[in-house]
Amino acid sequence: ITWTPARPYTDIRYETHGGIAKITINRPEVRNAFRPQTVMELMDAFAAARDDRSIGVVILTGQGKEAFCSGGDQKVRGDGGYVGDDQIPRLNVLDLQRQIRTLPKPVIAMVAGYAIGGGHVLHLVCDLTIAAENAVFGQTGPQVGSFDAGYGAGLLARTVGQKKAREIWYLCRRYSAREALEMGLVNAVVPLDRLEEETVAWAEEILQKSPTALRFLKAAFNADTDGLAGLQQLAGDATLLFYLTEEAKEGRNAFLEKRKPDFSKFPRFP
Ligand code: 2NE
Repeated sequence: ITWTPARPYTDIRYETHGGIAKITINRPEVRNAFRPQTVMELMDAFAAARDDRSIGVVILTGQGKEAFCSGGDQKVRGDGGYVGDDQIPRLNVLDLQRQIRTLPKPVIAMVAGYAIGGGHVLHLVCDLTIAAENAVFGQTGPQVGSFDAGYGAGLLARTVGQKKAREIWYLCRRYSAREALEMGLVNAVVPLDRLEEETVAWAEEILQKSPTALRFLKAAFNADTDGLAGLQQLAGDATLLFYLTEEAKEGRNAFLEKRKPDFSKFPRFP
């Protein structure tokens, strides 16, 4: 698979292949832990993938076979969050989680090695996860003095069930790819040397499907778990579709032409 570098970054790579954008956390020396700069670059890359009409699926992964992501970089963890050059303590990965959720295109986590701590939550918020046989999953928060009580807890419980989610957080154990598959935490487990090939095959299958249908389904799955914010996403997609209709255009045109709108010709469906 030939990937074309599309944007320059320091902590990540952004590459494309056909309708697929691949975003790679590129800090293998710290098992792809993220610092504020990493997260800022990830948010910029996801925004680019969202805006690019030629992109239909995004793959999120980590450089190398040792780790997908090991969570927040503990070496730059200050007192109120993770600290970058600007000395501002941040937990900006939470913004990134929401961005992945609301991106109106499927996002696939491609996991080799560790998906741990905040890195585990990143794969969790992706639509699908394809794991290599060497993948290891788990949370470490209560061990390192941290926790993610947002998606990290609530969405995990929705995904694997309340008992299992509590076990994962309370005991901080590690789980193999097979165990993750059994608990519904990942979609498939494949040999490490076939990970990218298989993930791209899943992405290409998705690319054959209706983008609008996929967009609404993603919003619907989110609405089920995200309360009013989830409903807002679904509602925004409905507005997008409505704007494309002659009925909505009649309202806009009437305003611009300073006349009364005439909606009489539009059907009232049962
Ligand atoms: C990931 C894991 C299990 C890998 O173990 P192993 O044995 O394969 O590698 P090793 O030797 O532990 O790590 C290799 C290098 O990467 C650094 C290590 O310190 C080491 O570098 P040196 O010390 O040799 O220079 N490294 C690994 N993970 C790092 C990290 N997260 N931050 C900074 N450096 C890291 C093992 O390394 C591990 O358990 N890592 C820590 C996982 C963890 O606890 N992450 C933070 C959870 S909290 C969080 O992510 C979070 C949150 O809870 C809420 C909001 C935002 C973030």
